[in-house]
Amino acid sequence: MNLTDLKQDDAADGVATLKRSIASKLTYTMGKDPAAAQPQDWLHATALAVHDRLLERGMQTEAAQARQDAKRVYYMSIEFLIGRSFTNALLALGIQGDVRQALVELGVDVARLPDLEPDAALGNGGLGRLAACFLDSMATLGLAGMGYGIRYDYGMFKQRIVDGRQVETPDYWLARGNPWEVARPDVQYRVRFGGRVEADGERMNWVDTHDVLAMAYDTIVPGYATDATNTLRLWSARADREFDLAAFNGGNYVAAVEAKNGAENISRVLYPDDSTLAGRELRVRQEYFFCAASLQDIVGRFLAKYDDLDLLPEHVAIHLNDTHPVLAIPELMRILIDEQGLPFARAWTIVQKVFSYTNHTLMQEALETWPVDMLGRLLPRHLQLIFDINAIFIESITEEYGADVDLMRRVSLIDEHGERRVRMGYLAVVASHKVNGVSALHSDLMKQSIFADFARMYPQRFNNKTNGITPRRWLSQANPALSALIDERIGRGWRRHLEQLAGLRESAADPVFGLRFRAAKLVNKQRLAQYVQEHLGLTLDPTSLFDVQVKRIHEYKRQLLNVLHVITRYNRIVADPHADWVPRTVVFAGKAASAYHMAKQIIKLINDVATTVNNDPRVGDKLKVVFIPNYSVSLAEIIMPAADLSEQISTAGTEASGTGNMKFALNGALTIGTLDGANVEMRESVGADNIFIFGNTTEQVDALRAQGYRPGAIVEQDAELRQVLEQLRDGAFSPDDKGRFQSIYDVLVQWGDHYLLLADYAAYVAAQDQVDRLYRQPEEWTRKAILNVAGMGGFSSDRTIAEYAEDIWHARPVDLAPPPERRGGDRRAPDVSGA
Ligand code: 26V
Repeated sequence: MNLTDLKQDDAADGVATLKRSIASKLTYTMGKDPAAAQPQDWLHATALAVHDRLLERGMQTEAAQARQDAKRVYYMSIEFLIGRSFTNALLALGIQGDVRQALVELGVDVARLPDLEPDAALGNGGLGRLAACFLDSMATLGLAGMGYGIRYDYGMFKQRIVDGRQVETPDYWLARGNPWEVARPDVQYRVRFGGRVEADGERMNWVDTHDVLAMAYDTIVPGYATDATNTLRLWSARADREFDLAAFNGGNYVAAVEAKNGAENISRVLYPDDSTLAGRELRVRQEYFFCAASLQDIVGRFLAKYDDLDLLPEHVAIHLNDTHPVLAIPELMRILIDEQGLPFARAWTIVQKVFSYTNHTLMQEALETWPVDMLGRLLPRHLQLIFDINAIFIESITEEYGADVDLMRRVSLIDEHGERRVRMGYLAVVASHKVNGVSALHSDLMKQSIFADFARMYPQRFNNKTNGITPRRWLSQANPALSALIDERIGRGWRRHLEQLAGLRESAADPVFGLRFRAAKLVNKQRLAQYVQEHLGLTLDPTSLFDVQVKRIHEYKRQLLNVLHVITRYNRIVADPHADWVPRTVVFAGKAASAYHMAKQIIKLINDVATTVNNDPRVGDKLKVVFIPNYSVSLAEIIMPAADLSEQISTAGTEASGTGNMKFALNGALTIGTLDGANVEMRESVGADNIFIFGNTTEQVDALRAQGYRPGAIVEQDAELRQVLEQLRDGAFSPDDKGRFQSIYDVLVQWGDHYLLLADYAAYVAAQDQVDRLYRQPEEWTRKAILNVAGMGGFSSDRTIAEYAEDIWHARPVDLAPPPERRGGDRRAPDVSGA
């Protein structure tokens, strides 16, 4: 029997079949009596039934990829911020209606079922969510892609707000099992640590190691409007059984269990700090763990089919999402030289053709360097190889540029200042054939700053790939109201061809369309208001202007600048309560790294300001401030569609791209922002008249700093700003502890205001005044909002991935003609492909 015989064909795959398979999963897989099943159980059973259909597609796709000899693209990332999968899977399969009907007929209350699914929060923020959007697009484009990462037992911590402060609790997202994954106990690899190296010619033996096993868990990523899928393969650490047994037999039972836990701790928890490189040994272990397992898997798959390793770059592309997977470089060298017997030079040629690398931040504190000592202890062979690579690299630049000792010191893979450290970013650049930034501005700055010497030496290597977002999750799924309206105007094809949104431009000035667009926005604002009411007991006015900043809390993102504006507005209202104010609701959400003191102070300040403002009778409904706890992908799906105004106000030159900026604009918010990251390109696309740009540019930031920036001088000349700062200093928002925000005052006024908040304050407040003026003209506001949606066609991750495939990976889509018996029987909504 083959797969085609096994699977239910589409004609029969209706409501009745779904009902049967859901009931069957509930009863025979989960062992639950339908009469006693809870909503959680129904969700799980339905997910399992839906998952069967994904598996069929997964197998078909695998077969087609193998048949067509497709080039494989491996996307290596230490984070994948997937969020929920249920609604996404239904959308991809086009069975939303059928599943709803099946559940209704089974007597299940479907309305809130999707909300019961826990998020797969295996990432911190932008970098991890980008990886998830990329998987969605790789599958949708039909590339033979595969994601590799870590199956953390604990994802991103949950944030509670207690007395205005962040409290972290663990995210054990697997508690009730994960219906979207398949464990593959047959796919396990040994990952070695420690030990020592014995020479054997050019080959080396790595011996006396402490080993851990990596076991694969696969999650199918469905493409949209195609039967194609991709696989996300996540590795979980298992103690090595033999090692285990030896310890047990040795009689020390407790020590053996401890050793087992120690090994399995490698995949226990996602590091929730994206603000500084902690330099922790467990983190390096995590990085090498998933590199080693993935490379064995990749090379094994290649060798099962081909026998000439020189052909590897023709059939395999490996992409490094930031430097976290950079140990894959020496690992592939090790496999090629020590295990496959290739000479160093040949291995190096192959490696340089296989790897490509994306940089995601220019912030010094975040650039990975690992102590030579630590790497030597943990990965002695890899350290050797890194030194070997450094030697041939330095030799090559000496040939080209002479004995420029200063240049050598600057570009060496080993930082020799103080404790010697390996510069992982430099290793990535030297070993990759392509290196890209994530927005036009960021890619330029990258060449001028952290990689300036390399950009001169290898100009061809550097390129830009402006980020994008998947329109399936971030418009179709998150915003049904607006999606339905857009469908009516331009059809459904935008889900796959987002550039079709340009077709909305001609409707921007249509008053009827404008009214309906506003109505859709209102529905989304009501949905958010209801969430806030239920979770925080705070009443929001959905007709007020929703001004939203949601993202990780970082000084460079300048939530504090937003707060300075909120306080300014508060002071103005209190000074003249009867003036005609535009009512505003200022929404914040975001997590702070647990050790990032200033970020946590900012959360406390937001909450203290909220308490003051929301309880001041003089303010009434003119201003409300709310901090929504536990920002997550699922919460973003509620918040983004509800925003009127999107805050993208980082210090110019600090935000590599931003992707939240894109999600807001796609959902019809206007942006207030600096010329930073992808804001620059968004201004081009939506039109400079339809976005509120303010503040110092990167050049002006540089100039300000060069001439000796003095925040004190700005405070002296701005009475309104002075009042705000004095309120912070004197405890106006912290009557219970008047000195609480002294340090925030100090950072801004006494300690140099590193992110130039005060330099941008006046321009920001002026831009906010403009926002008010525009909001008083609803037709005009709406026209601009529609032009924002219409202008966002270029920011689909499908476009981004098509560029990666063309310029970097040289990979082509697999042709996945539906098998004969499904042709014409496709029950998906019409014209989804837009093709
Ligand atoms: C680390 C650090 C450390 C020092 C303080 C500032 C800072 C900021 C960010 C990070 C995390 C680096 C990795 C990351 O998440 N980058 C984000 O990648 C997104 C996808 O490309 C991009 O849109 C964001 O702008 C970028 O911050």
